[in-house]
Amino acid sequence: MNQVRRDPPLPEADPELWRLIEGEDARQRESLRLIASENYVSRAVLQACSASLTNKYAEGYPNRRYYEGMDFIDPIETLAIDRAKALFSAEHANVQPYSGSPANLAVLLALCSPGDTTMGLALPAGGHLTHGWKVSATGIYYKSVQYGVRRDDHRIDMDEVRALARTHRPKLIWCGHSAYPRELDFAAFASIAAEVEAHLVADIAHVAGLVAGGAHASPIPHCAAVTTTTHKTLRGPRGGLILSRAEHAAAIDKAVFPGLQGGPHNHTTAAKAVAFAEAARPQFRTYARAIVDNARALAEALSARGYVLVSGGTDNHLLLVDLTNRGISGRQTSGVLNRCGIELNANSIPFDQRKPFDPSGIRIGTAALTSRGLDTAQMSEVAALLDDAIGHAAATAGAGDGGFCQAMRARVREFLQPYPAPGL
Ligand code: DSN
Repeated sequence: MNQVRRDPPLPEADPELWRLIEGEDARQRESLRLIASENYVSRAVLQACSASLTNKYAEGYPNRRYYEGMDFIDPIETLAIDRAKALFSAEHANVQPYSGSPANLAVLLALCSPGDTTMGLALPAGGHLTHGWKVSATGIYYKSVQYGVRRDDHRIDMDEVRALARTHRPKLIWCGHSAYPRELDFAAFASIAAEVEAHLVADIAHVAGLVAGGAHASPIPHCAAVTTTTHKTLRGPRGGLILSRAEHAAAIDKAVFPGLQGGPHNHTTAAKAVAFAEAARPQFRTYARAIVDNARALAEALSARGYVLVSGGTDNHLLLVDLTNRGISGRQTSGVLNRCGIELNANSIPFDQRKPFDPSGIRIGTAALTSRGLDTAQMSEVAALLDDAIGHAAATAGAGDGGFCQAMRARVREFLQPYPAPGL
């Protein structure tokens, strides 16, 4: 009894915090979650995240550690490494990166020297900060050349990539994105990288689950290294992963530790191992395919309602909607939708005339709703919910009437009721 009193469970130990966590659980259960970088993890992944492994330091790598007590930590990390390698058919895996940004920095540290030239997709065209955008360390400590998308079809212009590569002779070329709705041509990137003797690195943070599930081409055969987060379409814990060719293994491991990080987060490593095993199951292939099918079905349903989609549609899990013809900004829309129980983010569109904090578009992803079991038959209702809420946002100039939003929340809750949120 004394022990229980000294070490009570969270609801008792910190009721104020517990109420907030319960609130977030309910919010995730009751919201239509369309943020393209988010998902629901399984109960098994959540359980691993809260394991006692968080108590342990483990600088180094399995069988080469700086601390004692690795009886279970070493096999756990080895399991995660082996599962990651098998899942993606990679020669080497480092499962220690805290997230995607540190993973990208570690690859730069391993394969480049400060001041070297890199190339990446520009942030306003759908790229990621860490692919050399000027405010990121990757754009401050490395000379960054950015490529874009074509004005007419919003696709990456491989002729531009080749011309820039020939002019600037980068040491490393990134291919990958945060907001690009089309499949990447890894082979075309690889041929450009080979021509200028650059390392090709794919950042598949958004599409890792699609790659693992066979719904998107794999960059592994084409790249020196591949980075990813583990928490988006892959449905793992918040974390990072680097896959690479064997020839870069030592440099990448050294860049992660001791180059950038200290002790790995062992509880997260364990949760990654669980997620990699889940992603290796046949059901995950069905899941990955369903994410893409849902995105296509939603794109068609929104197009039929007059919405303008960047690039005209999608090949992956995300859509970018240009709201210019609706007379409302992305930020005004996302704010009203949030009050209606529909969660997505405002997003710049290519050649946006508005500022990044209040851009012209919204980004919509289908990974989380697919995890709840929604399929293409439900996408017309998702489009209807979006259309009604966006129409209301436009009619109220982003103010959003409280009564309307409350009624929408009830409608969203009722719509989601047959599809339980995994893990919660
Ligand atoms: N913040 C992530 C996203 O939403 O795409 C990328 O790091």
